[in-house]
Amino acid sequence: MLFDNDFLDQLRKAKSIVFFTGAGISAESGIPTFRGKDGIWNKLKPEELANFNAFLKNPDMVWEWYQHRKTIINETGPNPAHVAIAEFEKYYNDVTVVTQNVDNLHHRAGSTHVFELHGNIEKNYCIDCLERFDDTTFEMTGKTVPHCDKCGGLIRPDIVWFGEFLPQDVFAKGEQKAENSDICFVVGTSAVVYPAAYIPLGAKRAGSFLVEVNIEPTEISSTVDYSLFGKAGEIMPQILEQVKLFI
Ligand code: BJW
Ligand code: ZN
Repeated sequence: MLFDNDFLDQLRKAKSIVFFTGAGISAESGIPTFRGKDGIWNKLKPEELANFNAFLKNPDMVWEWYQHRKTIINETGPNPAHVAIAEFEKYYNDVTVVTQNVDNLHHRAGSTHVFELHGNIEKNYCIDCLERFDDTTFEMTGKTVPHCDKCGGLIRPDIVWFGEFLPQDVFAKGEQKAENSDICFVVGTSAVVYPAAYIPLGAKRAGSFLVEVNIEPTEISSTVDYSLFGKAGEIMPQILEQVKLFI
């Protein structure tokens, strides 16, 4: 793939890089995206699964759905896009991943500065006393939702559902890193879910060079400085190869 000289110049002189990622970066690991042709929301209604009232109405069904997704995630691993992003840390001192994904694959690839805006599927908490449980605390894999051993409350996945607030400190830190970045890559996201989608927009407003990597144009395509259309698992390693040539 040939890259624009302007982009290569930005990459060469950048000190601080942010990767803002979404479900598309994990598609090549076999984890379905939410929207689009093969997206989860094509078959299942978000309002029946990804909100608190749905959980209260049918906790076992929602719990089982998350256990199913967790099984898919556990059986796969990071793909070349996650790995390339983690490797950027070898070439730049200030690399941050701000992800909407809950699949933990950036951590598993070796990225060390990851802000998870929508939570993490491996973590859980009690809806009543807020006690936190990780997957190894006790049997979490069954089809029925477990109860808190402190207060008996229902345990839910530590994921931000529709209508819920994002973790404020995580959002604020991610936003700040993006606004102070020299380049902000927007990888594999439809950029339609807010407030997460404000992050790349804020980065652009603050002067960061915005680069989109996606298989197709999105809401943010008209705003970015440079679009690279193709699979993240193919494009991100090629960008890393360019970086290696600078050394
Ligand atoms: C590839 C590829 C390959 C594929 N390579 N690319 C302001 C304006 C409008 C609406 C709102 C607003 N503020 C709030 C809202 C409401 C709502 C919202 O944004 N709705 C919009 C959908 C209209 N937001 C909220 O409710 C948020 N909370 C909130 O605002 O709280 C404040 C509040 C409190 C009380 C009352 C009112 C407000 C919370 C949002 C939480 C989002 N949660 C989800 C589900 C989590 C559950 C779960 O995981 O099960 O998070 S939604 C879902 O979308 C998930 C994702 O993180 C998120 C983003 O999706 P993403 O990652 O972009 O995936 P896709 O599928 O959309 O796109 C994939 C992309 O990849 C595509 O572009 C493909 O082309 C591409 N692709 N293969 C490269 N190989
Ligand atoms: Zn409890």
